[in-house]
Amino acid sequence: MLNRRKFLEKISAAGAVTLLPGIVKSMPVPAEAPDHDVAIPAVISTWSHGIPANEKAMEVMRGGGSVVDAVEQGVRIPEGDPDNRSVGLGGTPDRDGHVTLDASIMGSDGNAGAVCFLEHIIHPISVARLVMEKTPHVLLAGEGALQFALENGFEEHKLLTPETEKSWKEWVKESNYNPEVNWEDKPNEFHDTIGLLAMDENGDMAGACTTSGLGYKMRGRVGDSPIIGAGLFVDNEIGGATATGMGELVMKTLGSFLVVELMRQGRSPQQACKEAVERIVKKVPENKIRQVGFIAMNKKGETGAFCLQPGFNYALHQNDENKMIESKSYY
Ligand code: SD4
Repeated sequence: MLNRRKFLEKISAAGAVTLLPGIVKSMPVPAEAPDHDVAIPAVISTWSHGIPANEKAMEVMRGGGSVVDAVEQGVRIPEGDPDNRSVGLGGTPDRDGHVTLDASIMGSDGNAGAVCFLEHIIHPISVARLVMEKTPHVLLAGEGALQFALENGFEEHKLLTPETEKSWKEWVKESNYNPEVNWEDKPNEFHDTIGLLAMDENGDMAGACTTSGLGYKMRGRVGDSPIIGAGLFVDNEIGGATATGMGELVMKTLGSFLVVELMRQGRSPQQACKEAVERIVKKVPENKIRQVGFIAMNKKGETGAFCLQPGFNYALHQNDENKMIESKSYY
């Protein structure tokens, strides 16, 4: 593991070689000092399913896998867990009872891939990675994404488990088929996307984001998670960010891109996440009863998070410790 001093020396050296002759340009300076001793490799991810996902991602990097392998393998853990109601197998269905999945992935080379409104495939993140690596496109949707997955050897599965089917049938009775009932007084329920960012020993970053989306959404609804810049953004020169919560608010403000751009302007990850949440408060009137959380990591391995409502937490694996941290909130 690189310690903070060695790593900072390394990135300042990298910064120096990017200077154009005659142009004085400094590395972005964080607005706040990190509240922990930063070190790489590091992995950060949303919610408590982030703990086993971080563990896997770290194991992959320590075993010599690439940072893209790490983020993909990390988020496959909650995708494959039938007891996780918000990602992959066992994900909460739409209001018609169909499980439809969204996922995106971004590498340190700036390449990106995503799938949305994908059905019957347990690991949409791996399909997103193939879109990134094997096609000239960024996003495949619905039937086309499924066709692409099947052509590449993925198998169809029933994603609705007996438990999620039972809950959905209860919901249909009580909700009168209205997805808005989810949002009123339960901002932290019905969505629990995993967004995960990793940095390897060389300081290279990648990110992944995968979800069954908002529980009991309208059929055909796609959230922020597969939209590059909304649910996920990584710029290997600056850092990365990913989002969870009500995707509509994140999409209207292009939240993850905004966080990375704020870090580019010198904000710390924490300050950048806070300002992106404040942007939502300012620009999207329906923010008060909904939840959004951002996590971010910059090129120095510093991390931060911020959310709208209390109740969002995230997992950070750094300095040989993998722990949950409660995010600060706007309200
Ligand atoms: C979405 N942001 O579909 C995603 C899923 C979610 O916590 O709710 N995440 O809006």
